[in-house]
Amino acid sequence: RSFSYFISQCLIKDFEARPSVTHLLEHPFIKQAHGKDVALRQQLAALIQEQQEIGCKTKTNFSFGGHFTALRGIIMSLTSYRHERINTRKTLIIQSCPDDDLVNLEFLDEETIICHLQKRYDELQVYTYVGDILIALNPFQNLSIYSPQFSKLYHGVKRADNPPHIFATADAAYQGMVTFCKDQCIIISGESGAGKTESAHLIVQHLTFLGKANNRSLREKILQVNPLVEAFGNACTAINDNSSRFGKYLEMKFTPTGAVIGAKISEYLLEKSRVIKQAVGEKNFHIFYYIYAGLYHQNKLKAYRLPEGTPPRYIDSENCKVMQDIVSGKLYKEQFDAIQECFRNIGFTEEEVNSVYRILSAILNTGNIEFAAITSQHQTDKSEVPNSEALESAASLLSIGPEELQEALTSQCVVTRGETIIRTNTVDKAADVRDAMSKALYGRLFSWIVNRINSLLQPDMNICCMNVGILDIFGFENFKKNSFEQLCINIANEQIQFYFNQHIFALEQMEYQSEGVDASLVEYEDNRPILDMFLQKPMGLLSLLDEESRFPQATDQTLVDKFEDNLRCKYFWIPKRVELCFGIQHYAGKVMYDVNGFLEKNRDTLPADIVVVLRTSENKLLQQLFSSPLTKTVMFLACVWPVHRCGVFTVNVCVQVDTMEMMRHPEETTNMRRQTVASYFRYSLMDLLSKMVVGQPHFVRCIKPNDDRQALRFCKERVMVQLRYTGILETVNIRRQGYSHRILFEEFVNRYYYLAFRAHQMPETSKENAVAILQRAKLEDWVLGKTKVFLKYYHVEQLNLLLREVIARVVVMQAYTKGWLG
Ligand code: AD9
Ligand code: MG
Repeated sequence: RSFSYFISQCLIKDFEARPSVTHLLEHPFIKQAHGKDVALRQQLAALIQEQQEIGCKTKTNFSFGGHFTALRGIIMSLTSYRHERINTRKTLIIQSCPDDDLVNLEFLDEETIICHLQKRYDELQVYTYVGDILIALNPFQNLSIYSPQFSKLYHGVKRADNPPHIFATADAAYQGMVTFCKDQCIIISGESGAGKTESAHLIVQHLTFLGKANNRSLREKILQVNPLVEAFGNACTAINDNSSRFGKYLEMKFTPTGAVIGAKISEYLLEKSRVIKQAVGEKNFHIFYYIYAGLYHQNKLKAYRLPEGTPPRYIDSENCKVMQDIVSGKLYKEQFDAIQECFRNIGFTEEEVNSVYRILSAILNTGNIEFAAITSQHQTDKSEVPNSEALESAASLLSIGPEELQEALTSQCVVTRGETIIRTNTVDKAADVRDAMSKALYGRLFSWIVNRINSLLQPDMNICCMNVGILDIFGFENFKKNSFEQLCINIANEQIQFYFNQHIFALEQMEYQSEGVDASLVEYEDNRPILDMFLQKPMGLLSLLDEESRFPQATDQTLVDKFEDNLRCKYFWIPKRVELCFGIQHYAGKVMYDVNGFLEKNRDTLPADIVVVLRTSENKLLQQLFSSPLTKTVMFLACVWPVHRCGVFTVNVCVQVDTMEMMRHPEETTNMRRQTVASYFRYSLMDLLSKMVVGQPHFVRCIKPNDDRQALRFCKERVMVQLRYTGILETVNIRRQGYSHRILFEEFVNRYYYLAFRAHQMPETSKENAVAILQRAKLEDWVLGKTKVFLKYYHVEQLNLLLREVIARVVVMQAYTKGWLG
């Protein structure tokens, strides 16, 4: 970008910050206008006045070339921008009002809040603020508030200028990053189906708009990351047709000046068990249907050795009329085409995409392998594959020998006292090995796709970059039958709730006390005891589960007994008259867990024989998946847990661990102290937290207004429950009474000294100078602690806006004095 472009931007910013600014008109160059340019000058003056009247913000790109033609350009831009803005406001009835923020309500009780939200929802105002936190009610219908016009409205403006919007949260994070060169993190929470994933998409959409990269293809690539990853990681559940079955932390990378330059995804705990079995009425991961339908319509099922008459068993669950949908519906086919487009645009090679399809088809064929018992004189527990078609198809797609595959499925090598013995598998055991192989193939393929996307979207290593991270995990779940997967999902949600509580309540209140600030304390529901019960070592639920998983003789019943003997707290109970079951009082409600299969799911074993066979593959991708342990380079908090327990949530001990061992996929190791899903899960949570705590958090609380996914249906009771367990009432209280930003005097003066001192003055970073800045900025209601300034949530926005204005003015003045604009 040219320097003149930069200056013109500054001029406009200055212009915007002080609508009454006349220095542009006073500029000798414009003053000396003659001929028809006089009319232009008058037009400019009129515009300035109008701007003042409508409080219009100007954000236009143009080139200031130092001629009247350029000025004409400015005027045209201003005029069209003004029209656009007025029209947008008129047509969309965009008006911000005090009602936008629950903190402004006169009466603060549940009933008032709920009525207020209902009134807004009825008027299709789905977003509401609680101070700096955004509440997002799921509209369950497409709204016209995400168009480019809206993107322009939510660009570097004050929160109060526009009604609450998810774009405003993205904008706040973006502005925070650019202004203070600090990483940001947007944490989206809510129960399953509340709208987290949709919100995450909208945030990415707006951040790509804000971080205007010159490179258009990069923007498109970034926008296609979510659809691609979600095709592999999302599925239809009883609650949500597009339910996330993995946790996702997407980091968007920007240059210090705010241009988007790349992205990185971290995935957490994919629900692999869905590949082999789905609950009644639920489906497998979307990609299986897309690929089967896509290949069906392209007449390529044969090429991928997929059965043509009935769909493969893994996607033919009883309640889904899969074949009918595939043959008659266009949807799956269109989605398959869209996914192919995503692969291509992001930069996967044809060969890679073909390998992905081959592995997916191999998994579908693997699911069709059946076993029958062979009873001979010596052996009664041997199995074989009576119909080898599926086996041969799977082996061929995986480029391995069918005999070797059969051998690995139906027997296993065991080394005892230095001797290798071959043990045969029963039919059930062989089926378990088959399913374990399918899960391992899918899990590793998913991780590979994520890693590949990361390498394709990695910014240039030499560019220093900053991040805005967006967290979208699987929401809290409570089905009729809840298993190990729901337990992990719900623990992750407990952790996110804990993080929210720490940020909003605990840290703030601790600081009042230590800094001697007199502010009333707000009572809130602390979920730490529940998390303690899950994560404590050695007597927490996950540790007990791990311990039991190490005993070969253990059963699900012995596991329940162990829980009953050791977990003594009010959040856990074993119901009478129901076998193999336990209940947990989560922050978001009671959940009954069915323990059947817990141990096996936690062990998640993949026999070494299968790994050995898969490593012989001639398929390059498969070799890559199994040749070395799949590792993630992670930094993790060595003592997140003890740190939590002290009540201080900071990254103070960050250790590079032996990632090969710690983050190895559970199925990888073979010894008795092998990694279990529970311990892998624990490390994943730590990894996630370590990423979150380094950024400045922004919270989005998604709320589901009804369970029937109906538009315009506001079920008071359901909303009330969610408001209660997310602590919204308490949040309103603390945002109203409290001081959400606490900044050390030194940091405060360094950040804002431009507001009260001259650029070259370098004032002392003292309490007195902090006060001078606050007074100069004309802020009210702040207080001083022993070492920090305590600010209300809206102060920071006011200060930042003032700072941007002042900096813009300084740049313009410098430009004048240096004669760049003369
Ligand atoms: V889960 O925990 O992954 O099971 P989410 O992610 O919270 O869940 P999701 O974003 O998938 O829920 O939203 C569920 C459905 O609500 C979507 O498929 C949309 O049909 C609907 N939805 C959510 N947000 C919006 C929105 N802003 N506009 C329109 C929406 N529809
Ligand atoms: Mg989701």
